[in-house]
Amino acid sequence: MFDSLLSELLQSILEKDGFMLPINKDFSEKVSNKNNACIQNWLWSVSGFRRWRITSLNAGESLQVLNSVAYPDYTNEMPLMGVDLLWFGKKNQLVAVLDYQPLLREEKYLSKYYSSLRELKSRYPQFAAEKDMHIYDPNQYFSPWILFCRGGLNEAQKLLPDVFRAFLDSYWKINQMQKGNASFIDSDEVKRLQIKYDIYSAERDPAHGLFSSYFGKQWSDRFMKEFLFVGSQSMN
Ligand code: BLA
Repeated sequence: MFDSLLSELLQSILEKDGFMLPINKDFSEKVSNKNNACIQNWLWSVSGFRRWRITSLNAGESLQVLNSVAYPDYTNEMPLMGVDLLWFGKKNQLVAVLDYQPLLREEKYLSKYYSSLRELKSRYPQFAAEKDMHIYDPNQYFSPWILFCRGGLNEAQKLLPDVFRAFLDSYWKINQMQKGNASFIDSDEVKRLQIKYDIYSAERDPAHGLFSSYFGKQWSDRFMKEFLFVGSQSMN
């Protein structure tokens, strides 16, 4: 379901002269013996970012996922880019979450980085399901303009591609604008907040059970710590 969005994401990283970094073979591609599922992971080096990870999970009709997080350099206070797209084919259900995940929710930070997301959200009222958030805390590491859709085929095929493109384009623009601009948060604090993000996300991520059922608990524990949320291992 998300192949064209994945290609678009990869293409846009390549246009910014990003290049792929090697990762543990056990993470780059893993096939589930029992459930006919395959997970693929990529790590990119992109100027301005210390880590950009992408995950694609294909469990056929049961579930397809595209997940990505961009972590800016510690000298760059801008929000992280978070995307979590899920398609449950048997039920024709889409869960799509796209956000510029803020390090702070203070007014001055939000007014500096969120005009484009706010505008995008106002154009897509179908992406306003945030009241349905039960696992995560909407006030931590999500913005007031999070794009969140619980929908069906129409939303997945007709709306999501446009939303995704605009969301990505604006994120690159924010990154461009940020260069050479004064910041509110110094790099030690950016580091601390990004690590906190990984610790928080590792605790809450609803995917762990799902990974365990496909690939076993041992692999899933390692995958969470060593690939998805590397900072959660930090002692800070
Ligand atoms: C929800 N994400 C979910 C759910 C699953 C995943 C199974 C629950 C589905 C539901 O609520 O119906 C799955 N998450 C995954 C998978 C990966 C993953 C397979 O990370 C693989 C790497 N989640 C993120 C990021 C964001 C995010 C970066 O990983 C930010 C945009 C958001 N996912 C997010 C939110 C929900 C969700 C807000 C709804 C959960 C809730 O109700 O609080």
